[in-house]
Amino acid sequence: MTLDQFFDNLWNDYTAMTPQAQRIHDAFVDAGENIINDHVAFRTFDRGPITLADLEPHLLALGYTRYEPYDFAAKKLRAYGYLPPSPDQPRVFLSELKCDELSASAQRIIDGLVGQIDAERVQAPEVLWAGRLWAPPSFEDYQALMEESEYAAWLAIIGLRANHFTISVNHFHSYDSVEKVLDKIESLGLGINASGGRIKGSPDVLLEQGSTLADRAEFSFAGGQIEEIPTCYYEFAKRYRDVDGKLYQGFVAASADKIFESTNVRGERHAG
Ligand code: OOG
Ligand code: NI
Repeated sequence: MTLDQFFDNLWNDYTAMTPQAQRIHDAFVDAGENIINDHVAFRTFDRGPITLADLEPHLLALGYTRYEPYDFAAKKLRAYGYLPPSPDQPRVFLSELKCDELSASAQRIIDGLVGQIDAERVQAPEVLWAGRLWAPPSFEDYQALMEESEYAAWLAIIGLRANHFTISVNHFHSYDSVEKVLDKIESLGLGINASGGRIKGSPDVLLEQGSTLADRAEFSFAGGQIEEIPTCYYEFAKRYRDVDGKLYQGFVAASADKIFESTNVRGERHAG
């Protein structure tokens, strides 16, 4: 599979689940901008056949290289950033939930999900947009996971796919700041993730980021209960050059910590 095919597949899956993404994309194209992706991100459990170490070989086979590790102690997550084979291609952010740090009952729920995965499917790169690889959980199990981890609850429903694409603001001409981009997003009637402030990071840390609040969709839980849940979101990033003139390639843990909350059901995503 070529990198272009990989991203076409990811994009098609992502926009099917995230109507706001196509709208935002088209709005900037209509405004004369050229859309280049800064990065995409995936989430997984560090359990069963889909741990970060199980999924990483697909990225390496596409020519990606490991860059930097990140740790999110409070959210019980660890992650890696990956660099693309050539500079104008998207970076990748891959995180996993440290399941050992959840309660025994939450771990049992997660083991019940990942225990259903056909390990064969994880061998193909298509697993990265396969979505949920297990039967829908009950709403009670979803809520029990939610008590301990928004990420766990989201992943139990949405599964493996790009949870966001990120537009490179560096490649924009008129909308050349994250603030201008976010104003445009609001003019489309879409919400911004304000956790930690509308703009995360600064030129000092060589990366500024902002994101939408995830779209919402109805989902059928086990037993037929239908509830609205957050799906996926869109991000906007502007990178700066360091003192040696080299464009920053990493992520910023303090900012990423807040970007994760773009898919939150609860409170903090509305806080300032
Ligand atoms: C990833 C959040 C972190 C970034 O650019 O810092 C991130 C996620 O929501 O899974 O994408
Ligand atoms: Ni991101």
